[in-house]
Amino acid sequence: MPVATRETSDARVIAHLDMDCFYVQVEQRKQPNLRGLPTAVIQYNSYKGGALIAVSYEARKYGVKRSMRGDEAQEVCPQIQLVQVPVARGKADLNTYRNAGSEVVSVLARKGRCERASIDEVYIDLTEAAEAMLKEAPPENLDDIHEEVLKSHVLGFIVEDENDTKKEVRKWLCRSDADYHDKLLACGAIIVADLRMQVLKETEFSCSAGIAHNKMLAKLASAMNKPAQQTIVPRSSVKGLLESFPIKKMKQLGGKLGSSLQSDLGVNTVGELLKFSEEKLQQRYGINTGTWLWNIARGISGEEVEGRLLPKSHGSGKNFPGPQALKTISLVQHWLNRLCEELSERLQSDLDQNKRIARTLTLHARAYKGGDSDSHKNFPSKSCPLRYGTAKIQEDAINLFQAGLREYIGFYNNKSLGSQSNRWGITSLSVAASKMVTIPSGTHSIVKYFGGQLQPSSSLKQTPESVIHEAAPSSPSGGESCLGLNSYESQLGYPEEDTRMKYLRASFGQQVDQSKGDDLTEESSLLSPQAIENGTAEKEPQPSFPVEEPRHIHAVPTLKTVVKKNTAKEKGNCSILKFFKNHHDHCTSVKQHATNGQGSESNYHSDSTINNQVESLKETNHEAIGTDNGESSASHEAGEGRASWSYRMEEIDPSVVDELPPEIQLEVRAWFRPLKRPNVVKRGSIITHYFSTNKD
Ligand code: TTP
Repeated sequence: MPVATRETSDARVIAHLDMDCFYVQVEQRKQPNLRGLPTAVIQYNSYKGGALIAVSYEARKYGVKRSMRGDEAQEVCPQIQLVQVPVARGKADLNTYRNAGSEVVSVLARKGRCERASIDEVYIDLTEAAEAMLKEAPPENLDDIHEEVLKSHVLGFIVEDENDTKKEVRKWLCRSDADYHDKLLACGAIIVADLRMQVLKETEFSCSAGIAHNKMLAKLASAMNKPAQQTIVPRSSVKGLLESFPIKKMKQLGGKLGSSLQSDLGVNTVGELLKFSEEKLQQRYGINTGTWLWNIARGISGEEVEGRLLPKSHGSGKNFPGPQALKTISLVQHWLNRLCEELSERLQSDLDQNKRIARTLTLHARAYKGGDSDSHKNFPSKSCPLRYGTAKIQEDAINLFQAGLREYIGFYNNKSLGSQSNRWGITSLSVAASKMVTIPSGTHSIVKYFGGQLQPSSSLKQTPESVIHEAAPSSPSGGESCLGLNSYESQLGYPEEDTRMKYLRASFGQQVDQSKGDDLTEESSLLSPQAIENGTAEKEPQPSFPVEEPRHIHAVPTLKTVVKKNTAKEKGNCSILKFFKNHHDHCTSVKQHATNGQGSESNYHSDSTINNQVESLKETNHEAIGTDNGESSASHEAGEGRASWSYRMEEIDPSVVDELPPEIQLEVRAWFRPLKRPNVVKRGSIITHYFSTNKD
């Protein structure tokens, strides 16, 4: 449900920039010979010439539409150039388009706070830039205003002489008697035209823009005059704009709420909402949504430009229409594996490039059951904490799917899945990684580290009990989720540290609400942060699911904040945390020592019997880098108050490294790579802090 946000000021300058026929432009940049020709980008499947997903403006003139298939487009426009979307893993590979979108954002971000709203849309807050321009170089003082600015459309401004539109627009922009709001918008229009030209110059992509006092109006305006044009929304024009604007076309009103406004209140345009008092709307739709509706009827929206250049989430999905529907678990697994591979790759590159990790994995699907492929019922979306590593994501995704399927088909007998009497088909499948957080750099304490970042690298095994209902509607193939920008995932809306600590406690089986004194059980340690932050520690009732024993986080005992109680059995030698825990009495910081200096690089690689010593902090903090001669492991020295031990790298199951937080993984892996060591084991580095007692 939409929530009203108070406007901080009604004199903001917000622009919404939307690329023109984006995928086509990207393909035309790759193949410049296609420029100016009617062109369309088609999906990878070849049925009836493939589905059109982007259509150039030249092709639109011939009546080519996105809803058509390639064959149909060729009928209405025989000379149309059809370009197939790149394919990887049997599905569309949108990386080229995502990267092209990033190029655009990086140009825009130089001028103001940007929010990447989708693969080809950006909001930018130009308030400061416009205010500065108004002070220093107001439009009326400019000798020369670029042609691109003069081509602006000003909503509600009636041009008297159609032949001299540019001159008229110039007059509007330079009115000395204009009110402050319009003057700011005039400055905004000059800045936006300049940005659009800059984008064109640097990326070769054209875009259109809306310039208004808030995001909602800017977005409406950017679509009004395309391609390569811009539209200004002065305050005086808002009423006229919204009067006839179809309610269902308004952002957030395309679904049930919009339908209810139509059927229950008889409201078909935004303007018609003006008939209803705020109280009336609140009575009908609740306080928040009621106020939001009352506001949008008046063009009021306080939503801020979020200052986000990166996507909120990553998603990978695929449709399986008609006969392609997946009807067996093994087929689902096959495709989930591919989707998870792609997701994992993107998560890894996000981590490498942006130092961000995702905390939640969600599976969406669309399905039918009983053999009736027309009767689509909602397949429940499922989420769980995200563990890094392709194999883990794949494993968790299939578990999520199984949990969803059991719920969907309404019974829990594993053996009956897929039987004739309970036939089902999956027509769409997607996995998404959300709750992206930037990893702390440098010397963050372990408490902070675990507080915010535990999930992705934790050794939590995703069992059905860890599966959390996903409140968001299932839209595996829809809009932004396909584009890697899932709008359904809201941003974290809580004070970071609080939630980190809550999650930390929950993750280690501590109380979430200590005042109530009810310790969380081990199962509660598998809760998603979403459930914890909402206080809805919801668990799946799945009585007969063959429950695998969850692996448990073994807290580093030197941390004051960690495990209050851990009654569960330990499973195997699976966690590096456990490994270290076993030695905690003697070990409070991690160091690596050369036990002899004779090793060579090749020696280092060929014989991974590096002694890693864990020493007391009482000891010197010197660091030595070197190789090992294969000396036996687990020596324990007690001399001179020195407590240290060593172990062979070969004795550590390499898979446990995957269980560490990503940046610590890098560090641990670097132990195997002597040349990179100097960068990673230095005083104050993450790993040192990780095991240190005297950190706060
Ligand atoms: P849009 O911005 O909706 O459209 P567009 O950029 O192609 O054209 P316009 O000039 O009218 O804005 O979508 C951006 C890109 O997203 C589009 O080029 C292709 C892709 N896309 C899909 O793959 N499937 C879809 O259903 C839609 C709507 C877009």
